[in-house]
Amino acid sequence: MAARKTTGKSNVSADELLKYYKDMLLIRRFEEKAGQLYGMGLIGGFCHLYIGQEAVVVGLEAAAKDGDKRITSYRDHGHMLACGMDPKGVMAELTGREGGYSKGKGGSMHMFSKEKHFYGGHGIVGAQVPLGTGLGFADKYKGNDNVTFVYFGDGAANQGQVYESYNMAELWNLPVVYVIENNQYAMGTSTKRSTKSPNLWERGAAYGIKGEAVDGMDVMAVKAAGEKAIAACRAGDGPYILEVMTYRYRGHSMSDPAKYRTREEVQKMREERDPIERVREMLTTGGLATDEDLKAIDKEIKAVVNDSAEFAKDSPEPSLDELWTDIYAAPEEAEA
Ligand SMILES: Cc1ncc(C[n+]2csc(CCOP(=O)(O)OP(=O)(O)O)c2C)c(N)n1
Ligand SMILES: [Mg+2]
Repeated sequence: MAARKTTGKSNVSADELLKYYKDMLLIRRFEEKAGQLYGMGLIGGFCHLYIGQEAVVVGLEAAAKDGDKRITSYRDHGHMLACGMDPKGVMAELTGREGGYSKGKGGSMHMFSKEKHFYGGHGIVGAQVPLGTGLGFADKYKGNDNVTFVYFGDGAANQGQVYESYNMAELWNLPVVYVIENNQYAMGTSTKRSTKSPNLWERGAAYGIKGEAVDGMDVMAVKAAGEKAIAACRAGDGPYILEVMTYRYRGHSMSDPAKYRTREEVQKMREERDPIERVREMLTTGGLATDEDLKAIDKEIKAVVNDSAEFAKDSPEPSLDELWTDIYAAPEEAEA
């Protein structure tokens, strides 16, 4: 592979672009596999796939450093994989197995990783926004330079708690990047039907918070916007709002008849805006990777995803004793 070539974009090298391609493809293939396992009855309860939105988390993680935190909603598998959580542990959790991140007791919406600073996984729309604001407060209080990414959807952006959080975050200049993943729909309600103000990021102006909209189907644009937002936060000039314009290809969850949009609309997005195809094209037309290279990457990723599914299937269900564990944190753990 042509490692030393550049992409023509100042903030991304050829190696980096290849990495983003792999990271996005891992999320896509993982989610496709999760959809299959759901269909086979191996995943119960809710399952919200991230297919179409991959460039958002991959672009922002590319701008982050070790120690930065992230918290999000129930549409969370992509965030976990992008921050380096193990696909095996994520898939085992989806299938309710002992080898999962929450020992099979949390499922799709309730997984955490202290090691990767991933704070969930939240099923209540918007609940993660004040919690994430608190994570930012903790870092400010401790005097370190960590930044917290607080992800939420266009639907969640209509929640009152978001604006209470904005007010406190700006008052205390908290190092928080609020990431509105505007995928145009909240379950079956389009943003056009639910709000008259087209720019959700502009609502921060009422609290004095800076922000901008960014093309969420372009991983490099997301990375560049993330770098700017993070720099402001690390310089003590946070918070910052990024409204990332994206699209989900699948239904809201696995049980969505999708009557609120046309097949043509989805097809058009897939054909014209797909974030992975966009990078694939840059790699091949720019001579940064050959079709053979990309085939090898595809194979490698499929193997990782298949291994995660095998690991999940082989992992036992949690034992009954686990019913009574992990309910309250031990006081010493809570203080740590
Ligand atoms: C407080 C609350 N109200 C309603 C729901 C039901 N609900 C689950 S997801 C959702 C839509 C949220 O859409 P959005 O914030 O755009 O996120 P997306 O699903 O598009 O990622 C709703 C209304 C909920 N889980 N919590
Ligand atoms: Mg939405």
